[in-house]
Amino acid sequence: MSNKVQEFMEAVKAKNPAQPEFHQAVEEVVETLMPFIEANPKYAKAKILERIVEPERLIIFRVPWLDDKGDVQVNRGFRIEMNSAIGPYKGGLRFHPSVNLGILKFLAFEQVFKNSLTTLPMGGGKGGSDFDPKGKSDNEVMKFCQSFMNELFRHIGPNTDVPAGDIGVGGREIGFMFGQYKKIRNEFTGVLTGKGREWGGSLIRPEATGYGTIYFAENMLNRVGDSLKGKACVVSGSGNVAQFAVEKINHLGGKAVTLSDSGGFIHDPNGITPEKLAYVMELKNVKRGRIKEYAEKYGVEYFEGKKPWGIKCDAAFPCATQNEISLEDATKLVNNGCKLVSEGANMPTVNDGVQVFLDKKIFYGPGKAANAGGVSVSGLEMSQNSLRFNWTREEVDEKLQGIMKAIHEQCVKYGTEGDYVNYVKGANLAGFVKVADAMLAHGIV
Ligand code: NDP
Ligand code: 2IT
Repeated sequence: MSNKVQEFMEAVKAKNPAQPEFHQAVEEVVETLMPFIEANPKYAKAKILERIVEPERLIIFRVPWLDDKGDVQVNRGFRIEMNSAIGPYKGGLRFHPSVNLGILKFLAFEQVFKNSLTTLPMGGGKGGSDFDPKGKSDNEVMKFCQSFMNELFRHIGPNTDVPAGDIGVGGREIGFMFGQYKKIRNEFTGVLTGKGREWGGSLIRPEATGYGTIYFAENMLNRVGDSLKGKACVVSGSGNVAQFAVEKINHLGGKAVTLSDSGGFIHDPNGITPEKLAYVMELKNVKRGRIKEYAEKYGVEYFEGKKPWGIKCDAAFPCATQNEISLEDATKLVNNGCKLVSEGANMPTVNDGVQVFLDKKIFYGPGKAANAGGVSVSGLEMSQNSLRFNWTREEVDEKLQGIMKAIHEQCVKYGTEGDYVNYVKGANLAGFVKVADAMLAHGIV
């Protein structure tokens, strides 16, 4: 780490104590940006880096609700409005017991660069709550979502801040929050994305993150005349992103052999076929069960409390959560012959693990580029809401593919180092330049 980066990081850590995930995300970006900033003094003079790590606004609020027993529950709600230089704040809401300020700030920070890469006019934000939807009834989830929106509504709007889903927030939760916003404001607007088809949602939004991650991988491989066809793929998670990553791996002729949840992972060497995937979707989205049940149903192995990175594969798709690939896991993957990692999750690999991928020169698509398909189709949902019009499935999918290709091209443009494409550097630089130039144009605000 250069002295400049070290100095910068010390200041960030002193000002934002006890936020390790935020420090990690900032450090990864600043390390790749510093040489560029030094070569372009206009950014240093305007203190763009110092400004870009400081959220424009933090909103923290109490979320009280009544559970089914009639007891009062209290959660904490957050919205991080990180950067609006190139468009309204945009980013998901995460409901998970681990949620805290540092985690949401890392997510909001990454979102700024990701949204810039999408080519669409969206700033960066993130929010959520330490509420745990697991084991809660639909009624309890509704009560929580309504109380959450009773405060959030005054901070968001279709031209101000447009939240969406993330871990623990899917179609059900977006529906409850949209219903409450509509009731309070007496307005039917595109204030949230990930809405249902019948009430303003976009086709392909549920599929978009998983599909996009696989499209990004295919772009990396196509550049050197290869493809996913016939490749063994290890996937983690079994939620929204993982499910549609597996669906697209199947479409492209690859073979997905694992899925996981916080309990452990299943290994199905014969592949998670479309029929088996339909079972997983029913299990996870309707019955809200555990992935272990897959192993019982199909007679495959279940590894309790383990992650799938020790399974031999050609390509890996982490689609669960941050820091799920440790340094040891990254080393194991490359030693077992894994040639490609495309991140459906946000920051799933620790920084030392990322360095292993770069040192070994494998194809490595960092989350802010590889999982940008979700927010891209959110952007397309906003466009359709403004137009009061819906595009067809084919139209949205074609636009998504075009956007993932454009993101890949920006990474190649900014990240090529001799015969290797450093997609980390490419994504960080390309994402930064657009936002930084907008900030320069807007003056000191
Ligand atoms: P879901 O809630 O649908 O699924 C999350 C999956 O990850 C579940 O299988 C869950 O298991 C597992 N998981 C979550 N937290 C942990 C943990 N701490 N340890 C182990 N497993 C865990 O979320 P999504 O699929 O939407 O999100 C997955 C990842 O993708 C996240 O990193 C998210 O930020 C990122 N992402 C999501 C986008 C979207 O559009 N939804 C867009 C871009 C990125 P369990 O049920 O046991 O908790
Ligand atoms: O991390 C992400 O990009 C998301 N959770 C999706 C954000 C969005 O606004 O669709």
